[in-house]
Amino acid sequence: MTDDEKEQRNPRSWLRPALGALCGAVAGFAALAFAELSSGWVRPEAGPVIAVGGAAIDRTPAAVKVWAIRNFGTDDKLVLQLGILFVLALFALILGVLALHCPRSGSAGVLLFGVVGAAAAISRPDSTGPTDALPSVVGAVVGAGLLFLLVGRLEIRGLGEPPTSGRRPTPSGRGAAEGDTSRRAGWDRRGFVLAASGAAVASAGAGALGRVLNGASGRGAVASRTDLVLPAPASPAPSVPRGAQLRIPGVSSFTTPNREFYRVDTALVVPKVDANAWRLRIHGRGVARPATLSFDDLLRRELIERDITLTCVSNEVGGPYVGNARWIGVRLADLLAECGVEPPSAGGPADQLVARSVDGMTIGSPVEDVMDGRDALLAVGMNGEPLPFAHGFPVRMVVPGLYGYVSACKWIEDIELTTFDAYDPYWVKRKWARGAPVKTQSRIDTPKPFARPRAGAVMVAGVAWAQHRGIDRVEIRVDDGPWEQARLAAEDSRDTWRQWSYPWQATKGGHTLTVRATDRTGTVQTEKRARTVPDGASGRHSVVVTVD
Ligand SMILES: Nc1nc2c(c(=O)[nH]1)N[C@H]1C(S)=C(S)[C@@H](COP(=O)(O)O)O[C@H]1N2
Ligand SMILES: [Mo]
Repeated sequence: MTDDEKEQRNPRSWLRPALGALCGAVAGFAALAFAELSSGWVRPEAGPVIAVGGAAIDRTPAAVKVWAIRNFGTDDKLVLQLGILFVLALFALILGVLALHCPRSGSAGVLLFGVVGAAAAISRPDSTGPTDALPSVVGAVVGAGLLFLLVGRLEIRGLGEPPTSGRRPTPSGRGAAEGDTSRRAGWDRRGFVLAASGAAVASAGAGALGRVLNGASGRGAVASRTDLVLPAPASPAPSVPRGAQLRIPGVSSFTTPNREFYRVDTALVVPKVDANAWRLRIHGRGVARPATLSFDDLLRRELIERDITLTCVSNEVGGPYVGNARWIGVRLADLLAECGVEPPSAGGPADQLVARSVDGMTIGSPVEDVMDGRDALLAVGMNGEPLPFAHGFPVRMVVPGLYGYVSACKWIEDIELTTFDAYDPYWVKRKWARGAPVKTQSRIDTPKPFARPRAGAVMVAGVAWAQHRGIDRVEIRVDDGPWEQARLAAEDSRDTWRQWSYPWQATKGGHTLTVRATDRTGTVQTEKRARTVPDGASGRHSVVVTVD
């Protein structure tokens, strides 16, 4: 039989699978929409895409995380969610086609996805219990039922078989749904179109309502932030020295505005915590007087304001995950001392402070560092406003000199004193180091890689950081030439980054500019390259330019 003959016998061989796939797509859309609706009643984080995404993040090997952060940056979460939706869409289409042959298996397949979503939701560290399974279960049941119903509409008469008499069904013609002959000839097209479009419209409505409900669930939190007026700090930060900010185009601003501040966390949905309901518990080993504090309790304490540069351990040499902000908060060491905590050097039994967030993140810091006199903060304010939700509202930790993953717990709600031997927090379970002081680093902000400056005076400038040690010197090397002193901008504090500049007499041709910093302990930024895992990247930043 030739293809032509086949085509004649089976004039619409593609239509049936296409309609099956359409059933799958509608059922999949309905499943997600009704899951969204029910997550509006439970909590946004319990929705299947968020739950599976979160569970995937928890289980992603460190190397893949680093890769994702490097390639997608702060969009990594968006990419992950789009990836999940893509996979779901693909399976919806496949299950739709499968359902043509066996409607029960198609529906069972949809239910299986529901089980995966439910399991992911319950397994998340921030799960509030079995109700978190509800969105996935509701979505799957709606999707499975709908798929069964829709493919049923296609089964009146095998489509694709030649009509026994009368007109053939056509996908666009009117004949098919009319009268006996067309019914025998094909399928209940009118019924199918009505059911499919009705389901799609109802799902869109359910999804939209779910969105609204999910938005409303954060309303109390939003109001608590909007209404918040931070008290003036008892110990304000000294004003930034005039010379700390160079007037050189292209150099990072000394204070990073909140909306430009890098964001690194595992939260697919930014937790919205109502400050009025927020509590912080301090307990554990050697805590003679455990305490539970409200947000007001914190605000009634003496607030201090400090400029502190925060760095992520995932920052590559020359990378963007470093920012400097003016934080307001309470001194964590004082609070701990009031609870009876003593650092190991004074005989305290706990050497690790584990901070736990509302989304189940755990971050472990050395008690010794937190209590050694540095400005370790429970921060409530960032650059003159309450913490943005994405940066930890209402309260987060900030400890100068330590990478964020071992110090900067956002949305904090619990502090437990323990030991490094007894407990590994989230990132340590995933191959990152237990202790991670920030490595001395420097970055060339201008010229940009592959820039084409004109020969003559070219200003090279950037930032260097060695939090809590301070930057003592920055040097620049052109190609394989000698190290030349860069000019340092005024220092704000040893907990902040420091700008530098180097007036370069650029000659024509290709050149490599390399920077290195020396901190106040005399340590020169190593040229030894290290990956970000396990305790931060090392090596020197270079930029290649072509001088015209
Ligand atoms: N709850 C929570 N806190 C967290 C994280 C997180 O994933 N969850 N990530 C940490 C990491 S790795 C860093 S570098 C800093 C980043 O803080 P930022 O997003 O405000 O810049 O937050 C830290 N605090
Ligand atoms: Mo980080």
